[in-house]
Amino acid sequence: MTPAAWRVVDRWIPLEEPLVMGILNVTPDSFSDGGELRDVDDALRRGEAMVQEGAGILDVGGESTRPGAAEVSLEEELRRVIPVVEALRRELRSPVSVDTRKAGVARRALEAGAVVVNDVSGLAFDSEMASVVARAGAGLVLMHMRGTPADMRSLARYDDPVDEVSRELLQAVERARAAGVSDDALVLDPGIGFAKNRSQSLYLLAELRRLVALGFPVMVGTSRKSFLGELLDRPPEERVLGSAVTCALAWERGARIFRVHDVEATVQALTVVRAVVGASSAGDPPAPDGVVHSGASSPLRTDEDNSR
Ligand code: PMM
Repeated sequence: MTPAAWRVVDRWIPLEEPLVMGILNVTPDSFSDGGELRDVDDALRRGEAMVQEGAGILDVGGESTRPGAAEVSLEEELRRVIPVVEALRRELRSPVSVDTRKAGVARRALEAGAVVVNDVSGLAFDSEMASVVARAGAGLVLMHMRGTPADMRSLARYDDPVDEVSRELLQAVERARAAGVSDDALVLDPGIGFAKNRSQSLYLLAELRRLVALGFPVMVGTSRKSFLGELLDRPPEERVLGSAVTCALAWERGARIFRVHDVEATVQALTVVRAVVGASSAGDPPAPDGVVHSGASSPLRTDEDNSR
């Protein structure tokens, strides 16, 4: 059973409803939205818009992890990330996550008010990371990948991707536990597109229930990724619909956290899938008069919709 909430520093984030994580990449070269956010004000405005659209948490990243990307220095990553975390904390109420593999960046971001560390290396990159997270009592996303963004493509070989990703994520869980991170702070992420080709990414999404069965909340990051580009033959900014569909399917399979660029489309897709799933979960047919007595309501619904 997926835990009902996620402990991050001094609060619990409920997970009965989907948690949409808005992506704020402050990098000059991220593959899908690279270079769009030029300064702190841009990032703040985008963050505000995402919260308006329904994001429950914002994920700030200063290092591109696209295949083949080179590493960014600690100083450069701090320069990109910390002012944005500070501004978000000052201006917005929503929780902030920092997407980094470096303990030095995580430490400074947590001091600046971030409450979650999203480590795409699953604690494999920096041996200090787990203790930094444990000391702060922060939430920790353990994402699966192999190698580094520079060499991960050559490591996409699996007999069964779900078995191997599960096993390797549980090794990351052990690294976290050994440093004193408690289980209720952990979230697992299969790392779609990280050391996975298109068919492996699709298989992991299709079989997501097996990851959910490990008992930790599961997050997915499919947004605008290249497996969608290959399927649809569209550039990143035209993969919004495909991304939203994958989030809906992942919710149905038990995922609870969705890391996305396009918050509104994702919220719409999740609202519809929850209404459909919810319509049968009570086991009863709808009321004879057709009136909806319960079920998911959408933050996007307007009065006008009731007339149809
Ligand atoms: N993907 C990217 C970066 N960080 N973090 C998690 N937990 N899961 C992901 O799938 C993930 C991530 C790469 O995508 P981007 O360059 O569009 O941010």
